[in-house]
Amino acid sequence: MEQTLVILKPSTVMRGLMGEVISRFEKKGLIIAGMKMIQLNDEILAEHYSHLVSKPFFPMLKRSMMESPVVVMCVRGVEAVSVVRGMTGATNSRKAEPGTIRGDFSMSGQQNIVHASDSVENAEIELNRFFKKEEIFEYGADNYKYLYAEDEF
Ligand code: IDP
Ligand code: MG
Repeated sequence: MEQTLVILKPSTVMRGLMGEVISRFEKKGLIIAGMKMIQLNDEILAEHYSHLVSKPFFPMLKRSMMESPVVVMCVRGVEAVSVVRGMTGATNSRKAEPGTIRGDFSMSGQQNIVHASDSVENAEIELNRFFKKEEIFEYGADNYKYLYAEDEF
């Protein structure tokens, strides 16, 4: 089973969309294995968005990510990394397909509702960045037989 990091950005928290977005992951059959509200700061954002620090929009992105607390989630499932990326949609919400989270809930390229890890390798790094080991829970395995075929998990 894979695990991936999802962040409900300030655009979700401030617009009262947390429940809607969390509900999508639950309805899909993904397990919310960890979840907490935190306040991001300069240091952790420079690390988390290290691939973007040289971009002209980086200061604006950082400010937007600190406007309110965010919710960080560990989401678990078979191929969870690519499944959650697919549910998230394109970075620019105006180009994201209807039916995706960004496509349905946002008009912005920056204020785009969620972060989702983009590879299995990055998911592990990002989960370690935001969660202690004891904040990620093993539960729900009894349900797997209703979520997957016997040979899928
Ligand atoms: P992703 O979130 O779809 O993985 P990344 O390229 O990793 O996209 O960018 C991280 C975040 O930085 C985006 O979700 C978005 O909030 C912001 N971002 C990316 N490109 C732009 C841009 O051109 N202008 C403003 N913000 C951007
Ligand atoms: Mg990214």
